[in-house]
Amino acid sequence: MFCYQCEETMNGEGCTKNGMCGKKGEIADLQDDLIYVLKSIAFYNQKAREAGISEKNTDEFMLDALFSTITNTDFRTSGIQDRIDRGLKLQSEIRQKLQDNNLLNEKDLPEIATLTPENLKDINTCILTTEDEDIRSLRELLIYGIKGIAAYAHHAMMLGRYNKKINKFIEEALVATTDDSLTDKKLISLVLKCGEKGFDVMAELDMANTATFGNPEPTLVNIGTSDKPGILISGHDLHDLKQLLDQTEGTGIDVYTHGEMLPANSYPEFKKYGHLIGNYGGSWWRQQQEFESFNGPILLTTNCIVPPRNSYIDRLYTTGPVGYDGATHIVAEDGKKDFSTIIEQAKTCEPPVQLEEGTIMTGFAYNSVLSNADKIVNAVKAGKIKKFIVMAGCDGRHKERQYYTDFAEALPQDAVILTAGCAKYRYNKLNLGEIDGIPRVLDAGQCNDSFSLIVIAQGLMSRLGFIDVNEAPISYNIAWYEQKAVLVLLTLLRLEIRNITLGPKLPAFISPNILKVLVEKFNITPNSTVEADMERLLK
Ligand code: SF4
Ligand code: SF3
Repeated sequence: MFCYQCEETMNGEGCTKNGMCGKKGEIADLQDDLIYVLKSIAFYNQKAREAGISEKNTDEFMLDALFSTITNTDFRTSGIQDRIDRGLKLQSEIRQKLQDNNLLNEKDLPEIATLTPENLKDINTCILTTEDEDIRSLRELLIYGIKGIAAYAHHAMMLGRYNKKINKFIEEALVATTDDSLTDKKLISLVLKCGEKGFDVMAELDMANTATFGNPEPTLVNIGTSDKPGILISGHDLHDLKQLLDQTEGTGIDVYTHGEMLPANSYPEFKKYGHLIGNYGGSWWRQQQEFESFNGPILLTTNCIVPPRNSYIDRLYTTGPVGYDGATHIVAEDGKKDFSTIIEQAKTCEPPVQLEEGTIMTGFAYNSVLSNADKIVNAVKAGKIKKFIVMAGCDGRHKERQYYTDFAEALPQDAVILTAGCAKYRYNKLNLGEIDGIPRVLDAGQCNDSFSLIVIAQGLMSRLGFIDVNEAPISYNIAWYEQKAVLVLLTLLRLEIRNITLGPKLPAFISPNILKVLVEKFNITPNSTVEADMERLLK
């Protein structure tokens, strides 16, 4: 096993026996095999796509398979092995179809095309087989970027939105990582193209979400509990939440959001459900304590799942790309998921233990912020808002992330935080106050709603007369953990946003030479101390 795809990788270098996330070596190896299978499918499907004979089910499969390998997603050997088996079958079907249509030149097939179910076990699929550390770095950066793309495209697909161009790029990227003739320059341009596609896919998902559930509105979300039993839903998939709310209506069971599901409370469609009580707990890494005290069933719709305690594994359900041995996995039939087992179990459970009380604010996506743009622009012109700090991204379990709480607290009163993703839990309960009625923490939503932050930044800055966004009073202090955040970062770079501060650690998969390129081109800076970063970011 060798995995260095997330921020919490062992010693900031790579996990080699078992993952710090709890991923066993065996699963990591299987995930490498799966990615290899996807590369082979991509090789053939590119040709099928060119010939107009590629099929939607291949695209769906690719999205789910890539998504399943994101940090804290599918921990099951069976889950990954099943995707490998289905992938190999798909690859051979596509190859057969190409042969039947005389579209395959059997001579000079690259190595990746020679994969068969029989020879997979003899192929070393480990990341480290790419010996040149810079090429490896760029290949993996690209792979992690497309994992992020796949996750967001998967959510959009669940809501009926599907864009072939996104899969076309995924194939291009996968094949590029097998091509030894590609220079680092070419790979860098593909990495930036990945950022461009990141913007497109987040826009696509935003359209899917807002067309289905309406535009998020500023909303005070209850963080207390009721005296009825409840179901807790975590992860990012809003379509699953919709199905759960429909099925629990009138059953006497309450529903609570957790982690990245918090922003769902701000969508008009979800506000219609009186039994959506509010949000329980904080971000993903606190789930062992919070799932235990919740008392009722928990439905995980995507990452991040933490290896569960025995005390609640019988109340833990997974669905979609996420899975864990011992938790019940719910699959869709004809596009519908049957949550009746969860609901029946909830009826036998005690109500949640209340952890806190009060409310937190969310729902500041671009529509609500820009429709109030005048208020914000006036506050800037009056000198009441001097700086916007984008603090989007992920949260994580390491103590050093206290930095983000301290940073938010230390910001001057005339600074406004723009946030999205689970990073917000480091400061969204701090009560940082308001400026002329504008909250000092504007939460746009989930990590994919970083799209919204980009639209907000561009909208506000153009109203303020800035043509170059790098000249505007906006700074970036981004926290990353997993591969969706890698995609968001690539998107910001593609938009030529410079001077991003990144932490709490730089990615282990960025080699010193590639880091040098990123620093020269974009002036990416690792975070350091609150004081030093504050000085630089407030300049
Ligand atoms: Fe290690 Fe992160 Fe990979 Fe898990 S996802 S094995 S913690 S690098
Ligand atoms: Fe969080 Fe896992 Fe990245 Fe969607 S839930 S942001 S870490």
